[in-house]
Amino acid sequence: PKVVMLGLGYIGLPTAALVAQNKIHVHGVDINPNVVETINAGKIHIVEPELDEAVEAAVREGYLKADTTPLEADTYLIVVPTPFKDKNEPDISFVQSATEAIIPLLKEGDLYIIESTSPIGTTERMMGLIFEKRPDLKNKIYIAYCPERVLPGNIMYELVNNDRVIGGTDVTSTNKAVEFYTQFIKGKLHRTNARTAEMCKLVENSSRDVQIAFANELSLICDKADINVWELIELANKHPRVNILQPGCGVGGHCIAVDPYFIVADYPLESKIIGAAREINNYKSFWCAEKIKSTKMEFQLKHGRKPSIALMGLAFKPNIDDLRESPAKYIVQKVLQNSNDEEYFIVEPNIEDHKVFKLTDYKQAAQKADILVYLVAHNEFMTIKKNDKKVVLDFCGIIK
Ligand code: SAJ
Repeated sequence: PKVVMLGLGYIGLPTAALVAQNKIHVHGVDINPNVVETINAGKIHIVEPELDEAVEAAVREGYLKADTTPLEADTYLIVVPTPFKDKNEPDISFVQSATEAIIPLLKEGDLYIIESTSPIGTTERMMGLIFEKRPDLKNKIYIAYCPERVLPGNIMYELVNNDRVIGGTDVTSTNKAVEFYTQFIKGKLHRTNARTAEMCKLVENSSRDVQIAFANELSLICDKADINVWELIELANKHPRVNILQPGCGVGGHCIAVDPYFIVADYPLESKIIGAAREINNYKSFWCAEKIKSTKMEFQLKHGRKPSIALMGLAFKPNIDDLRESPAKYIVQKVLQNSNDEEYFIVEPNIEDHKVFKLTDYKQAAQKADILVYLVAHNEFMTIKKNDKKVVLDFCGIIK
């Protein structure tokens, strides 16, 4: 193979398929043998539009093969997860073990690229590790960091068309990595150094987190001040230089709710806004759960009976089926824990069956429940007719 892709998850597999589409032989590596087997059968283990056809064709034409161990190649891409160790410490052990697996295979002229979201300095650390074990390769291989920035749900398009930031450990490494990505990326390729590229990825997601925190903070203030936050934001955004994002029931997913901690963990004294944004966005989910509780009690006092409650949405954002780090799921769990024999309808139109939650059709739930709680702004919910007899908690701007 020409390219070894270490990690065949949400980013690694689409990238492997894209490279293979360009008739470059890719050897994909994953520690999970089930994943390897699925891919070699031309199938996929994740939900992503257009990925199934791309993988099927790449495997059928012989450009993509998966395995649990790497082979010798010219280019190695590290696309493995970087989770948390304890709550706030990034864990780069997968990056490290993937790197260790390929060190014996490296030869003069090879290109080594990390794409995994990583704390600042990770690329230099991995370079140190490589040269410690292979001093013969000093100044003889190319090392770079190039973060992905694709939006789940639109990966196959964004992978090709988004601009990329590419930072080598030296200028020749940067140039070599740019040469590699030029083969299959249409977006602009921006050159920098490895540390800046690492920080750039973290900053992109932190910036979005901070902006959402601002909107969530406004929603808390507006709730007390008796102002409609959706109307307020719409009006403020009429200013030519103001662009406030939308409040919601918290921030989820495995990127925006995670990456800012990579900065906070290393620079706790300096990253005040970044840390506060995380707290505000987490607090917003807690606040929503409390609001449901108090609304429930008010209903009971007023009507002398327990209300039935529809919890609308489980996914971490609109129109997807992904529940990872989902604030809506957290809120539903919290509400069910505090339950006092009320009747609940749990709704997630993008999932047919769930192992833990018994799901109800959204129309039925909206019709039957006394209290409607909108957690995620799924398109389906926009079609539900307003009914003045129902109590509505709109955390995501369905009725505004
Ligand atoms: N959200 C709000 N209000 C908004 C926008 C979003 O509450 O106005 C919430 C969503 O409901 C969700 C969370 O924020 O819970 C994150 O959703 P998202 O659509 O902003 O982002 P992700 O996590 O799907 O993907 C992000 C993207 N990063 C940026 O937009 C800066 C994507 O480009 C990255 O590639 C991805 O993270 C990643 O892998 O890092």
